[in-house]
Amino acid sequence: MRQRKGEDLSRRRFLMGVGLGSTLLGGVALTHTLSPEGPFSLKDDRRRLVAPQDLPVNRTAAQADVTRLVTANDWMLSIVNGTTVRALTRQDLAGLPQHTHTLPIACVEGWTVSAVWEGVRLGDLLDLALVPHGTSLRMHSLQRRGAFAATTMPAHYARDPRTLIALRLNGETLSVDHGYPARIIAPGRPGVMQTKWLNRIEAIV
Ligand SMILES: Nc1nc2c(c(=O)[nH]1)N[C@H]1C(S)=C(S)[C@@H](COP(=O)(O)O)O[C@H]1N2
Ligand SMILES: [Mo]
Repeated sequence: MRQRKGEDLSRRRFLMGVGLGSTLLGGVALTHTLSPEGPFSLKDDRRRLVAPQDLPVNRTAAQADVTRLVTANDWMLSIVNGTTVRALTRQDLAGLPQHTHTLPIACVEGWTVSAVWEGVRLGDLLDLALVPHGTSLRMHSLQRRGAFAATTMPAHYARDPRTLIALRLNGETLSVDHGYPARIIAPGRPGVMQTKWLNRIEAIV
């Protein structure tokens, strides 16, 4: 307990130091305070100096080894409900009614940043594949490895009208590092559940 307190204190001092540095360095340092792994990695790599589309990147497409897959022009998003399957191209998705919501990404690594997301309401896609209300979902990413390659979404979130399959972020096409061609953005969920590079939504039946 005692030691914990000490650690907290020195961390706070360190953060204060970083804060002062930010003030001195201005804009460039400001992006550090938004950087994905906190202010402890100032000299890590250049990636942390930029926050594409004004949102930190937790893991880049290159790091997740999905760059080739996400830029392939045969990408489709499949909605799988038992034997009922609907597959939509990005163009198909863009042709459906679009909705815009301001929602945060809250990462356990210590940052929360709000952004304007635009895309298709998840509930609309579930209706297309005749997924009944009250069904939980498994969200699959193009990413093959790692704990976030697939996540489970309880039914309650799936049918929240603000839960989107986002195609756009802060007024631009989603960048590959933020999940292009499409990602999940749902209110009130931890960042780890906001699956990027989505390719399959499966009803858990
Ligand atoms: N496929 C996939 N989705 C993912 C991740 C990931 O590593 N792989 N990281 C998650 C985490 S921990 C966070 S905080 C958010 C960050 O989204 P951003 O990089 O667009 O800010 O994406 C989530 N979605
Ligand atoms: Mo995260």
